[in-house]
Amino acid sequence: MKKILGLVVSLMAVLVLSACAGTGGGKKTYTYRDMVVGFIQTGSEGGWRAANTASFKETAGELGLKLKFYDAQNKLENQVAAFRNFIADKEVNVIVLAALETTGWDDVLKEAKAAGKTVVLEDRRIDAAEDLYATYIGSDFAEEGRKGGTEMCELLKDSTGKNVVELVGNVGSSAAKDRGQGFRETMGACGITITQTQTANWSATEGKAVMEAFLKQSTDIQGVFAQNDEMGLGAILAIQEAGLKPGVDIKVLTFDATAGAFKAMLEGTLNVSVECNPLLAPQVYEAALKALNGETLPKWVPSQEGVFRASDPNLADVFATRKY
Ligand code: GYE
Repeated sequence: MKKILGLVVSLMAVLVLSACAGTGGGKKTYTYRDMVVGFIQTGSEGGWRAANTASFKETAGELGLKLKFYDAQNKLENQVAAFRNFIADKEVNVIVLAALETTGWDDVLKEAKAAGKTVVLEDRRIDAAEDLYATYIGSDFAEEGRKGGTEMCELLKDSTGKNVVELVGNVGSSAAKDRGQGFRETMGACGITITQTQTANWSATEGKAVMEAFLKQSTDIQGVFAQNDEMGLGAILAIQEAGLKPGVDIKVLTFDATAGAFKAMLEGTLNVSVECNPLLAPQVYEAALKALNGETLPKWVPSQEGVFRASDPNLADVFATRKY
């Protein structure tokens, strides 16, 4: 009886020890295969967004993690509802958010924290306490805006007129706010004035309509500051239909540097596109895995980005290497 008892006790000891060994003293080490990501996208408003979505879907497949993808159709209330659904979803251990607007996130972030979910922000920053999310991976939109102001000054250096009209992204988003603020920080260097400004919600159709309205208001316009490629491409059509030459009579500056922008620069209707990198998934998933394994991360990992100009002699070669 004593022998059997001894045997059972040592057997149990072996079992417990091996269980502990697997988990490094009780703490689980996560791998990508343990990650179930609830991804809340803004919508599908253009080339940049399509590349961003594809980056997350493709990389999830490559890494073997489970992705639950939600398209909020550009409605903030849809994003908040989806966030709560992912908090309630026992399977989900990571929530990734591309926020439509900078405000309105404190409550759901506190609920996610209480539920032990790891939250990573991608693409767009928000105004919330930093301890409510693991990290933000996205562009320095204010710096992009500053670059844009400097580029427009260069484009208008031989022009007596410095009147610029602004096509704004969706109101309330960090991309729209910060690009607008950054551009205004550097436009003063050459005396640029923003004479008309209006949102066109990142869309080519609205960009065209708003530019038509701007031209009806006044043709004393020397530059277009379009906060993304789509709105700029729409403005180019409106300028052409008004019998003017885009890129010549009116200089055009955009942001993203998607394929559509490269084609327009090679045609000479677009002058400059400030790059904004949509291929963020590998960095985001890596950060989420580190956070799941208890690593403390820097609160912001800014993307590395450039500027592309129609005047760049090797533009066609560069275009051939682009992924989006
Ligand atoms: O510039 C625009 C998209 O958040 C950086 O959103 C992104 C912006 C991008 O709709 O094309």
